[in-house]
Amino acid sequence: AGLKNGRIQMTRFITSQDSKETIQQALQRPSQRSSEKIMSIVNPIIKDVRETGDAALLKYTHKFEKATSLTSPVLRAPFPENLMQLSQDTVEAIDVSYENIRRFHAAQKEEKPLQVETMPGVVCSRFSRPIERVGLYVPGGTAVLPSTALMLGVPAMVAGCKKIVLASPPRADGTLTPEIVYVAHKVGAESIVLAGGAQAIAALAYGTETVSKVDKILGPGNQFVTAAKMVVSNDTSAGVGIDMPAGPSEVLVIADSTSNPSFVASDLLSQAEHGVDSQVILIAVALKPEQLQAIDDELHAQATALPRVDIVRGAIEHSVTLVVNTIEEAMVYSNMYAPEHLILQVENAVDVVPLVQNAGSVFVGQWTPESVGDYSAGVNHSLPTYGYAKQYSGVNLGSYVKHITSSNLTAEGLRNVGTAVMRLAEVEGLDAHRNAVGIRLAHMDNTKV
Ligand code: HSO
Ligand code: ZN
Repeated sequence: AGLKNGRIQMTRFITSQDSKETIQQALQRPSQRSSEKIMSIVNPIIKDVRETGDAALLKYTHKFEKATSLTSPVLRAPFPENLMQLSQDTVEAIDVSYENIRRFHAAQKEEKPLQVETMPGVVCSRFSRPIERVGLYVPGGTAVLPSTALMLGVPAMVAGCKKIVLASPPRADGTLTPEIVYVAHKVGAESIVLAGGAQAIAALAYGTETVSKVDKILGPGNQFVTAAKMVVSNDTSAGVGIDMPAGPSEVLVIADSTSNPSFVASDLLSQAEHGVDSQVILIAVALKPEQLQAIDDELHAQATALPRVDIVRGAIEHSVTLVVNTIEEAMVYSNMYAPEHLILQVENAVDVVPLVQNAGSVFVGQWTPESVGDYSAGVNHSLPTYGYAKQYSGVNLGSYVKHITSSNLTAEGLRNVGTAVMRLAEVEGLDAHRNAVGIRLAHMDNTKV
């Protein structure tokens, strides 16, 4: 699949001809390396960082990042000006994106605490508080991702997290890209941990001599990062939460006969260039053979002109086109796949949005490429992958706050609800619970409250 006669082409399936099993198989995510294997690599690294702190952290950074000149794993704010030298147009691009992301996430703030009087004299409230210390992982790898620093850092700042710690693998010369340092500065980060992989996650989870321990770790990463996040979040002695499981990035584009083949191809490729393990799906709604051909031709032509053509080729190898008859049918498959990104390049795309049940983020209409959401529109690009859009939300303001509830009863309130409490305590055989109410009710009777 993927490379017919050297052409960069997605494998095509037709729902009216191929069996249900074949289609379901086609929509499987490419399988990940077995988790035991990953765990056997990740566990010793975590243990090492936990036990010997900075020394282990530096050792792994020297080994994996080849940054052998690095002598301290942490860069602390205020960050030196010379580490964030950027061209004016880069500064402007970051500033515009920052402001849009800030506005959209600020709008997610809850206006005031929720309060409900469930019975006369029984008042229940819910209010939120920012998570105090957050660790934001910005992956390295084949691309530098200052946009991920924005997507994780801006909502943390908006939420009012007291301590924001970024972590990102340094380049071989021991430095970070100036864009990431500039974003860290803009969001008010306390420090940047110059490390990647499981070792960075362990440092954030347990803290080291120089790395600040955090309460929650957010951000995407490779399989080692994801496995490490799972491990530390399961360790009660670490006392750390995580955002969500992460897999390779993916997009599902739905196109109909009104869509522009070159737009469609460009959207598929913008996701395919992320990594060889990325997956892109095209669902073509009642397209004529020549329209399908036009998309294939565009895909090949645009792909071969990309500097990252080799990565694209790898991704397209496990990517598919699904030919369906109606938009409703397209949405059934899309919801089944639960894509991280869903692009609707169809007539009256707005009317299709109500049919979306599972997706991380939706891009509506032909003028909304995924790229705008990846960088600058204001929506977050840290999204559930690998089908987790069925039960997880993408990163949002809520990812940085927790809710606290409170109840406040008057004497009348306790009289009103007390009978139910005492009966249920009896059912559970928990007499102390019943007494906590009974003693008060008796007291009221004695003192005529
Ligand atoms: N599409 C990626 C995010 C990203 N794109 C970063 C460009 N830079 C995963 O949602
Ligand atoms: Zn992207």
